[in-house]
Amino acid sequence: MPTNLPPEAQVAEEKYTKATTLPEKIKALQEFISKIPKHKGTEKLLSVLKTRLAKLKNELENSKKIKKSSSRKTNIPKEGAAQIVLIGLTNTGKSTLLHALTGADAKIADYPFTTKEPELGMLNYEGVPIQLIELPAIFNGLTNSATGPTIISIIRNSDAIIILIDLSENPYEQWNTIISELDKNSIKINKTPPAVKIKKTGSGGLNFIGLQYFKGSKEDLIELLREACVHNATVHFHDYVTLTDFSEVLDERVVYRPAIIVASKGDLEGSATNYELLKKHLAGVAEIVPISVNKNIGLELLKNKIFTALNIIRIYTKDSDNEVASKPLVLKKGSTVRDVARRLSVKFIKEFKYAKIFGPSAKFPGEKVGLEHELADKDIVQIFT
Ligand SMILES: Nc1nc2c(ncn2[C@@H]2O[C@H](COP(=O)(O)OP(=O)(O)OP(=O)(O)O)[C@@H](O)[C@H]2O)c(=O)[nH]1
Ligand SMILES: [Mg+2]
Repeated sequence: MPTNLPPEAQVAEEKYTKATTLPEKIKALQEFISKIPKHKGTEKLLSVLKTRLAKLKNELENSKKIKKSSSRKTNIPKEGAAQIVLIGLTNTGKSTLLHALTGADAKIADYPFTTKEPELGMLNYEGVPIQLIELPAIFNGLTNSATGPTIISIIRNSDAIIILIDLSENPYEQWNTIISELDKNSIKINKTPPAVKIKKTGSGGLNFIGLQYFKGSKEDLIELLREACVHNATVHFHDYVTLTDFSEVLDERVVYRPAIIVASKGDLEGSATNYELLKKHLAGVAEIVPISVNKNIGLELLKNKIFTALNIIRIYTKDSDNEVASKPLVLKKGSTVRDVARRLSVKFIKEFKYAKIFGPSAKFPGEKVGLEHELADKDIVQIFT
């Protein structure tokens, strides 16, 4: 440990060393981490401590799970092509937006914390059903509140997050509160997962592939792995990865989710100023979709952004009578003709001759392609066997 830590960090460290129970240790370690100044010289120490913290939290979580293995179910069954949660502070217009997008009847009122349970709705985007869930409002300290674990668990389980910021209130406070609660729960938004895969092996020690992409020393890397009790593994770097990124990968609690930032109530006084402030604050971090449900502004654009964030494509099949299906197959971006064939029946793969493509991925209507042809949104595919 570096000796140049400030006195309050040294006190915190001692407290951490003396802690005995798991919750005590976690609290003390969090305190210790918060007291360490953040700069190049402490980067490595911080990442080692954060990994240790993640491990302790994991242990605590597991012990809780064992204690109440029959605890209440917190996740909401997924329906449609994806599940998206709508979060924000109270009165930001979540129920209003849910109603506008899906027709769901959530209670709308100008007093705080109107929505007490998750409210469900289904958005139909050009034939693709997308499940939207309004969650009870986020507030400072949500994580440690009675309802926190349920709300957080639903957010973690979702496919994407819509964050509502009310433009008639201070946008920084809202943003900071939400991000802090997400951070506490290792939910990272709009971040590409670090380009490294760790494959644990039974024996053989540690093997590194693409180590030139790691922006740190091999010793630090090995230390982090040892801290996380990874002794036998193949670690494959595909692109540049920092030490902090790497400690994030070792933290099994971390989840990465796409997020859409929606600025609501654009019709109210002061909203233009707050919008500019928010835009400046989030420059380079996230794009913002400004809306006003009252004036019906921005909702079509928002639906479009929701669809784009999900990274899915719609494929319409054409049968042997040249009938185009009215409902699309929903597939991941990057899917090929093989994925379509697999969805339809194994017979289409076994007896596949070629497919004809009509739509954006075809060079010309009716282009003949093979199983590996990559499809685009709104393609029409006809398979010949
Ligand atoms: N002017 C204006 N008011 C809006 C808009 N959207 C929502 N509101 C008002 O804001 C208030 C709160 O709306 P809700 O939709 O209940 O907000 P919420 O985020 O669901 O609130 P909680 O469930 O209590 O957390 C209501 O009085 C709405 O009429 C809008 O676009 N413009
Ligand atoms: Mg509500």
